[in-house]
Amino acid sequence: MSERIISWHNNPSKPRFVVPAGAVDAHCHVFGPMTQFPFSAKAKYLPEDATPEMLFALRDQLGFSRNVIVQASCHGTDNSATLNAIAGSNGMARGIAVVDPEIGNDQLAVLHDSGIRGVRFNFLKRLLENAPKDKFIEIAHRIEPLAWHVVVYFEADLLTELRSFLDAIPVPIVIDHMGRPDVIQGPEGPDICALRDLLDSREDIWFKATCPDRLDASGPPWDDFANAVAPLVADYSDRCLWGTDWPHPNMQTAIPDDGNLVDMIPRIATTKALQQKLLVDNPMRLYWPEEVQE
Ligand code: 0GY
Repeated sequence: MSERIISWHNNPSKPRFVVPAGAVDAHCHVFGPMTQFPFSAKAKYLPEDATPEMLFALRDQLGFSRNVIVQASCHGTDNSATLNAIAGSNGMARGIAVVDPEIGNDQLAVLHDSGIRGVRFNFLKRLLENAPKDKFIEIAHRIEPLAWHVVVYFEADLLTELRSFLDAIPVPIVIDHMGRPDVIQGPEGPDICALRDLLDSREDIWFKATCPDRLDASGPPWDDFANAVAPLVADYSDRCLWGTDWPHPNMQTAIPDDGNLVDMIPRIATTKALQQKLLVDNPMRLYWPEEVQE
């Protein structure tokens, strides 16, 4: 692994779709800067620096107000780069950490004070060799007093095997990229049906209606993605989140124009009311609950 990857569009367009005031990009990452925050020795890809300044400039260009920064696998369990970005956001970013199972409760409390609101469990073998379910369940119990949630990243063919693990998680669960369903199967295909079955099993399971670029090989305007995902957003409108996924880790071909990703939003959240929930009300409830008036 020698080449550092640039996985993002170098000149994203200004979207035509105007997001509601206070919109949250609830899935994005930062990389490095490497000289300050070196990548993990176990990283499966080596990206160029994608700095907080770049992320916040994109946020402004796309018309968003806040970010939820998810610790990327290339930084392992050292959350310093994510925390550095949150610290530089003037309170407009919060984060999801990846933690070593041996982390102390005092360190979890420090992460909370630094803006972390959950931990991510990643089951993608191409990103991480080890996903110890028993340790993850222990962590899930230990974050309960902090009112955190877990973010789980898996591919659709793993869902059946993961069901008992997910059932045992005592805190809310957020599913990255809807568990990567095959969107070509359509809104009633087996992958979306299995996801609906999971969502129906508990009211505290959320999903990110994200990554047409990863899930729909037909490319923009990502019709199969829109077709499969719009009914989910309508039916589970209080539990969906949206994010750019910038800087699109690992994408080396079909790198999306972030402006096009934003222009996709009205095709999956087809009314102003749904857009308000997807982009503002839902992420605020999950990440900035103290600012939400019930
Ligand atoms: C994503 C997706 C990917 C990568 C990571 O942490 C990561 O490295 O999440 C991927 O390669 O599918 O959500 O960023």
